[in-house]
Amino acid sequence: MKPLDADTLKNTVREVVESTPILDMHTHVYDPAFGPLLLWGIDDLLTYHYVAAELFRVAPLPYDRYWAMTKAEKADYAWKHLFVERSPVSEACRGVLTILHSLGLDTSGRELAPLRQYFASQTVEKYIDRVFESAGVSSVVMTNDPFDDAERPVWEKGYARSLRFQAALRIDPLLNDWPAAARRLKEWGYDVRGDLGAGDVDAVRRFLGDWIKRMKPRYMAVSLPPTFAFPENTPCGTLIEKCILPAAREAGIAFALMVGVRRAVNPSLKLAGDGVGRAEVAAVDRLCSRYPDNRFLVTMLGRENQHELCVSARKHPNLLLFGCWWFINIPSLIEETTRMRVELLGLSFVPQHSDVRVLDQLIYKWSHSRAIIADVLTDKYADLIASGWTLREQDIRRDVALLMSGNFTRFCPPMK
Ligand code: FIX
Ligand code: ZN
Repeated sequence: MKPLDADTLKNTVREVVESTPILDMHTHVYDPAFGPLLLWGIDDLLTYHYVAAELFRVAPLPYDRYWAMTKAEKADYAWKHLFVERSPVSEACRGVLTILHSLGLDTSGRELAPLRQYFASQTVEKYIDRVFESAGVSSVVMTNDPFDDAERPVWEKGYARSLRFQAALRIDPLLNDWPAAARRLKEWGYDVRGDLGAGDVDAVRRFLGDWIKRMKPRYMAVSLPPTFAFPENTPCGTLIEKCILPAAREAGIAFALMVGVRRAVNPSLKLAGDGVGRAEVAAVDRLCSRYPDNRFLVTMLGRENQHELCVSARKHPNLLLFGCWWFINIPSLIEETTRMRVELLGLSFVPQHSDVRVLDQLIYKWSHSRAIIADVLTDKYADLIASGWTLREQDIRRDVALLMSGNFTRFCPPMK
C-alpha cells in the first residue's frame, strides 16, 4: 500500500474514523428487555436533563410546576423556549437537531407534531437497529445498579443477553451511602451489621460476587465527589480496599472511577441539578500504585483535572483514562482534552464514551466527537509525515480501532 501524502490525509482519516465501529463503554441506555427503562424518541430527547438545565435559565417557572407536567408538556415547553424563541446553539440542543437531520426529518416548519408522528410510527427493535447503524456503534455498555428497584427485578428474573447491550456493575449506593446500603443488603438476606467488621466485609464480598456472576459486567463503576480521597478511614475507603478491589481482582475486572461530581447542587433540578468540582488526582495515583494487580478506568469531570490526570496515566500502566465526561463533552473541551491526551499518552486511552440516556443520542454524541477526533489525528499524522515518516492507510485503521474499541477491550475483556 502506497504511503499517504498530506493532501489525501485529511479525507482518509475522516473516512476511517467515521467507518470504524465503536464500542461505547459508558452509557445509561438499557437493553429493550428492560422495557420502559429504554428511552428513545423526541419527547425523551427534549426532556434530557442537559436540556432541562438550559430550559430553566431562559424560562424560569416554579420547579414543581415543571415536574408536574407530562413528558409531552415538558417537551413542548423546551421546544418553544429553546428551539423556537431562540436558536438552539448549545451543544445539547444542537445534538437534537443532529439526530433529526440524520434521520432525514425536516425541522424547517419548527413544528413538533410531524416529528412526533415519525417516532410514533417506529418499532423499538427496528429503531434500535437504525440508531446503532447510523451512529456506527457496535455495542454499548449500560449502567446497571442492583440497588435500582426498577432494574433489579429484570436481572433477578433473567433475560436473553445480547452482545449489543453489555453490563457494568454500578455501585454508587454502596460506596456513597453505606448505612442505607447496609439496610438493603440485610433485607436481601446478606448478614450485615453495619459496622464494616469482618462479617460485613464477607457479606459485601458475597453480594458483589453474586451480582458479578449474574451480570457478567465489563467492569465495576462508581461516581465520586471531588472530595474523594484515598486511602481514607471512611466507609467508602474501607469498602474499596476490603471489598471492591479484592472482588475486582478475583473476577479479573477493572474498577471505573468517575470523579468530580457535586451531586444536587440544586436539588430542585433533580437529575439536572448536579455540578462539578476540582478533584484530587493524587488519590488516583495512590490507588494505582498501592494496587498494581487491579486495573482502574478513570475519568474526571473538572477541566482543571485533565492535565494532571494525563500525567498520572503516564505513571501507571494499570490506569486507563476514558471519555470526555458530561460537562467536558462539548466541542471546545473534547478538542483540548483529546489533543492533550494524544500528546501525552499517544494512542493509549479511550477518547470518548457517550453517556447517553436516550438511545437516539448515540447519533449526535458520536458524530460530534468523531469529527473532532479525526481533526486531532489528522494534525498529529501530518506532523509525522512532515518528519519523513511513511504513513499508510492500514496504520490509520489499526490506530483508530485501538481508540474506538481495542484499548477498552484489552483492558476490560468480556467475562466468560
Ligand atoms: O454518574 C454518571 O454516570 C453520570 O454520567 C450521570 O449521573 C449524569 O447524570 C449524566 O447523565 C452525565 O452525562
Ligand atoms: Zn454516566
